[in-house]
Amino acid sequence: MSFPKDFMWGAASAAYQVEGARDADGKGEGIWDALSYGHVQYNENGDVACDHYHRYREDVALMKQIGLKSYRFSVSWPRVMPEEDVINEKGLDFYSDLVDELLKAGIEPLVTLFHWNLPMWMQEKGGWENEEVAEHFERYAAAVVERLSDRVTWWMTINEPQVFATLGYVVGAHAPFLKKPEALCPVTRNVMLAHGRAVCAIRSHAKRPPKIGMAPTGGGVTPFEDTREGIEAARRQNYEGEQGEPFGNSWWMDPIVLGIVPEPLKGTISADDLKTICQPLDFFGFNIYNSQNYEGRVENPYMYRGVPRTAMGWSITPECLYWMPKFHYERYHLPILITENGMANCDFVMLDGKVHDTQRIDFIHRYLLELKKAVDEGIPVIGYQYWSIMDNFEWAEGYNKRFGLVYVDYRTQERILKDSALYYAEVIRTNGENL
Ligand code: GBH
Repeated sequence: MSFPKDFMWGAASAAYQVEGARDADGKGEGIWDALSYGHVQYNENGDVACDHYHRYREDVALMKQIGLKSYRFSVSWPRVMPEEDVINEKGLDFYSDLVDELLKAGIEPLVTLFHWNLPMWMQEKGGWENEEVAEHFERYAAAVVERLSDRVTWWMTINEPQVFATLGYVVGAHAPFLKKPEALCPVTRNVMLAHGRAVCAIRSHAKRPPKIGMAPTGGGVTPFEDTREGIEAARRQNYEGEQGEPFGNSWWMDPIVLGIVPEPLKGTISADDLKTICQPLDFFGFNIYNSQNYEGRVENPYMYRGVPRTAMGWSITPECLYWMPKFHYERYHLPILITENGMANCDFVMLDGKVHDTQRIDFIHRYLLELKKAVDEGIPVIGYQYWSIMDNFEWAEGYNKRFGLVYVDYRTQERILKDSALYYAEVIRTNGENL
């Protein structure tokens, strides 16, 4: 076997990280616009970012040059709903034009409805702590779907609840920058209700049969040894051990996909809530960067002394792209979509004017070989989205961390295809046969 003929090779981005255009055309403020000052490296922010809002045509042309079959982007909620119950048609125009441009280039749009920049008007009402958020999210989802679903098939409701719930409400490192552990359970419940209601809104407003999923993360635990015992121990650890907690997999995805409430959430999520939360999904999307080994306990993320690491300090563990699609498929029984995978690297423009990012080429190569193993074993993997199409605003890390296939010079907004973009183009052209 090999990658399916219609495999969705792609790359991803998120609105706040690339768009800029903070106040353009009636956009409202989001929590990252309004609250991030003082929380980001060098006090940077997404006011301008890659100015993708004004340069999307050029950016889609680069995607076409790479040969992307799909592009995952997010819609900015505050751009579309600048105030409570107010729809900003001009905000929707931008996404509609982007979708047209992608389709003209033969690129399938994959749309995420929420990638972390909650509207400030919602934050003022308590943000994700207020259960009203679910009905607002539903209305927003309906407006986006009304406008785009004549051309868009693929939808993801929410990106990485693990990260914005824990970093946003417990650790205080992401917006809204709170250290309020008691908020975690209500936030969890409201995020799940919002997801469920959005799924229903997508289904009822879609003008063509939609494919609906989500983009959680949750890391992963891989077997310390490839024996039955090692595999089952890792599986247990992924869903019942530490990984069953708020940063892990099953905390979110067991209620959402299986309708099962993990022990620590009993008392938070009622049987009635589950009727809203647990909606049929068409695929299991997830963002994955690395994993840990299981050896009777969870190893620390350092894995072993001298483990290769990215510029984020994250260990490089390609085997996560074999084991996690397999484990998730065996638990959730849905086709697998890798909604993000990639690395930050110390990229700069070299004397010859090019960006030679050999490490990233090797990273993509190794990770995709593992994904191919899963495909070869018959795990239904329908696509892979490299994070990110271009360098962008890396949240609390600002612009210092570069994940892109395309290099961005933020002084001039010049774009340069990195060597890895050319390599990935070859992977796509050969449908993975060159790996
Ligand atoms: C994603 O989050 C986001 O969706 C995206 O917006 C962001 O730009 C991108 O990734 C890059 O950061 O245990 O120290 O090895 C990433 C979520 C969670 C991935 C923690 C890496 C393990 C770090 N991350 N995880 S470590």
